[in-house]
Amino acid sequence: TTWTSIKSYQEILFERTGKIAKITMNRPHKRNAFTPLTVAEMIDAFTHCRDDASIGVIILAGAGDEAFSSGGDQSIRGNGGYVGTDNIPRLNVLDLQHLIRIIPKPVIAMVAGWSVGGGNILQLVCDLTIAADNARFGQTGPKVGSFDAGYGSGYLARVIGHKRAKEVWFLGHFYTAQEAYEMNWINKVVPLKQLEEATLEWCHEILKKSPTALRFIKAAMNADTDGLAGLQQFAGDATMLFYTTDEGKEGRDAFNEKREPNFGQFPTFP
Ligand code: 2NE
Repeated sequence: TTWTSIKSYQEILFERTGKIAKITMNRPHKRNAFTPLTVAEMIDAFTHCRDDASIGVIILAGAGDEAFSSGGDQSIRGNGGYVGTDNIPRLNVLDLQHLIRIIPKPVIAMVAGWSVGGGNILQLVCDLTIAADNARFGQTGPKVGSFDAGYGSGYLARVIGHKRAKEVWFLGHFYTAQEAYEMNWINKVVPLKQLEEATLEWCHEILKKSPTALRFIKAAMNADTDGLAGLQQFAGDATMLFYTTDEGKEGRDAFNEKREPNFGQFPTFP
């Protein structure tokens, strides 16, 4: 597969092949631990993917075979967050989690090696996860004085069940790819050598499907788990579709033409 760079960054790679984009956390010397810059760059790349109609599916990965990500870079954890060159303590990975949830295109985590801490929450919030057989999953927060009480807890409990989610957080064990698969934490386990090939295969299958249907399925599941914020996302998609109808356009046109709208001309389906 030939990957073409979309944009150059300092701490991530952003590439594409056809309609598939790949965002790769690129700090392998630290097991792809993220800094505020890594996260800001990922937010920028995901925003590009959201706006670019020629991208249909996004892969999130870690550079090398050793790790997907080991979470927040503890060496720059300051007082109240992770501190970058602007000296502001941030937890901007939470904004990234939200963006991955609301982006109206499938996001697939491609996991080789360690998927730990805040890095593991990133794979959790992706729509699908394909892991290599060398992948290991776990939450270390309580060991290093941290926790994710948002998607990392409530959504994890939805995905693997409350008992298992508490076990993951209370004990801090690492789970093999096969164990994670059996817990419904991830979708598929493949030999490391076949990881990208298997992920691309799923991407190509997804790209044959109706993007609007996929968008609504994703938004519907968000609506179920994210409360009013999820419903807002779903509702926004409904508004988008309504804007494409003659009935929606009649309201706009009538206002602009300073006349009464004629909505009676449109059928009401049962
Ligand atoms: C990931 C793990 C299990 C890998 O172990 P191993 O033995 O394969 O590698 P090693 O030697 O531990 O790591 C290689 C180098 O990467 C650095 C290490 O310090 C080491 O550096 P050198 O000794 O070569 O200089 N490294 C690895 N992870 C790092 C990290 N997260 N921050 C900074 N440097 C890191 C093992 O490395 C491990 O357990 N890592 C720590 C996992 C962790 O606790 N992550 C933070 C959880 S909290 C979080 O992510 C978070 C949150 O809870 C809420 C909001 C936002 C973030």
